[in-house]
Amino acid sequence: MLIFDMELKSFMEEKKIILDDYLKKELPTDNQDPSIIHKSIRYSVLNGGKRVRPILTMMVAELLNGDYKKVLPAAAGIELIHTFSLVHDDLPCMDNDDYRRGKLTNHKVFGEAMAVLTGDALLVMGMDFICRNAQVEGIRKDSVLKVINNICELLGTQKMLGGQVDDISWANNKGDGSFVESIYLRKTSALICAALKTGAFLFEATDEQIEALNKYGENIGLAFQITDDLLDLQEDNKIESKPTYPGIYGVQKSKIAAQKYCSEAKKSLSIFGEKANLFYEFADSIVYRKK
Ligand code: GRG
Repeated sequence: MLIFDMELKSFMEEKKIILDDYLKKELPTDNQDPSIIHKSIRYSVLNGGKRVRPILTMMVAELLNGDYKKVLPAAAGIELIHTFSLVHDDLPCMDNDDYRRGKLTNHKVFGEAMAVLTGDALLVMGMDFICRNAQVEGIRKDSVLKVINNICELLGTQKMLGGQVDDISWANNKGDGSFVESIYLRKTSALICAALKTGAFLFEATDEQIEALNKYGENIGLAFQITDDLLDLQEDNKIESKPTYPGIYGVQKSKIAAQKYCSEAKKSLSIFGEKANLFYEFADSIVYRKK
């Protein structure tokens, strides 16, 4: 099994470069006052993330015969919101991590207060970037409103934020499999679904297509998070104190579960047939990824 199909690999590399260039150009420069916050924002955004979520938004645009360039502002906004969640997740009061993407975490370089403010700024800026998509020719303003509405819902206390609440308040407790799955659906799948549905709303997908993409997002989110846990375990060689899939089910069963969610994800896009080939390859690449 190939880790990455060549078509997917070149698609992802090309779109990552385009997105990175857009972010470099559109983010406030380092020397703009107050310069410390802009340095901090650029440090955390422009540091080699895989750009999975915005690339998915662009993939949906193409799936619906749209021009991916027309979703760039919203796709970039979603990456900023993702980065906000990582900066806050790394804080000492949350996961207390020293490294992110192979570099020192934001609070290790800029201090805790600045890291909190950087996260706040990224969330606000992310929403602003999404609003900017209303200026793009051919994109309906009410579609952008649907995107904003959906993002607010998927970030809220019933979804991503709520998932993080249960994730941190269950530290040192056992928890069972279905509870862990519900945390993963909220803290990881929700933003992936938001990225997919952003492309779908902007290119006026049907309800059936939106539902199919949402199912795909839920399943790849589960496969993604379980694989993340397995990679963490490989690196640290210790089971985390909080409930995780490998902690509850062991490595072998977790690998099987990640593969099951990956094939569920692929099945959910059957209405698109071969047009969704990149999405099928993307699902496989999640389970076989090495970082
Ligand atoms: C949503 C309002 C609101 C608050 C956020 C801090 C927080 C609450 C949530 C954190 C959730 C979190 C960190 C989930 C983990 C998601 C995940 C698998 C991250 C890793 O994603 P990758 O591998 O990372 O795409 P890169 O570095 O490539 O971007």
